[in-house]
Amino acid sequence: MQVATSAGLSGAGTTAAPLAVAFGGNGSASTAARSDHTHPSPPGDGADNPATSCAALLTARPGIASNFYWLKPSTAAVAFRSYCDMVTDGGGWTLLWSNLRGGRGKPVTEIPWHTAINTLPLYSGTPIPNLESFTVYTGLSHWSALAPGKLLRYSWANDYGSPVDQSYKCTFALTGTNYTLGLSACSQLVGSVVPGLVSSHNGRPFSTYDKDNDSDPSNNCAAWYTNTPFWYFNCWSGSINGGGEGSTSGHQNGAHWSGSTTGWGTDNGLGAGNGWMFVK
Ligand SMILES: [Ca+2]
Repeated sequence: MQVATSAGLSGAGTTAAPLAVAFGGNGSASTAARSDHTHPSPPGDGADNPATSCAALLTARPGIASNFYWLKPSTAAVAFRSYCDMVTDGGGWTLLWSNLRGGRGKPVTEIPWHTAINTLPLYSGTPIPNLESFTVYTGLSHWSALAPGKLLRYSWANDYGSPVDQSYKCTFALTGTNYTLGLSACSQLVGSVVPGLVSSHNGRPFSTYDKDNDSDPSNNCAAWYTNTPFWYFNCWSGSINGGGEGSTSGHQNGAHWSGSTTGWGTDNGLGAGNGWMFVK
């Protein structure tokens, strides 16, 4: 049986019909016929036909709705699901990192360097098309491949149920072995407050609790904020992690837009709110 199957598969011009015959008689003929890839999922709808990015997916399927889709950039060995914002600022945005006001169990908490760089999307909460229902973190080694337009957007709301108060996009690059953040050609999409990501963290290398690249010679910033990674200096203004998991630093747990105040989010871009980082 194995010899016959091998011969059938290797023959030039083999079609689904003889393949089904080769597997016939053991009850698996219909299964073989269905797995011959003549009817793949629409791009992005299944692991068998992933898109390389949300931007590429929108090009392939214009007008497609915002949702979770299957992606597989060149940097990933397997396909995974990410949320695609197909509406804001022309659509095609892949959500890579988010944090929510007062949330617990963030996917970035306690992750070491090798995870922070290499992981496929890690989720906490319920990954449904409601950006207030989950948080996500995607390893930095995948960001550039998911951003054919080399664009990064950070959007922020001061509380659940509130519209986005501030949003900013820039051309970005992550360079060198420390994934140093480079932002240029920025523009404000919503609000009027420049994010600390640009004013304070541009040009900073990435740090994790086990790889201290921050500019504070006497402290490990990542360790101070419950082992959360970021492009720390000494230590942050507008970190998406805020005070980390337990707020023991005095800063609340949530995404900060600008500054490092200890309060909850307000509509002037201060305090701990909800934040989302996308690339396109
Ligand atoms: Ca340090």
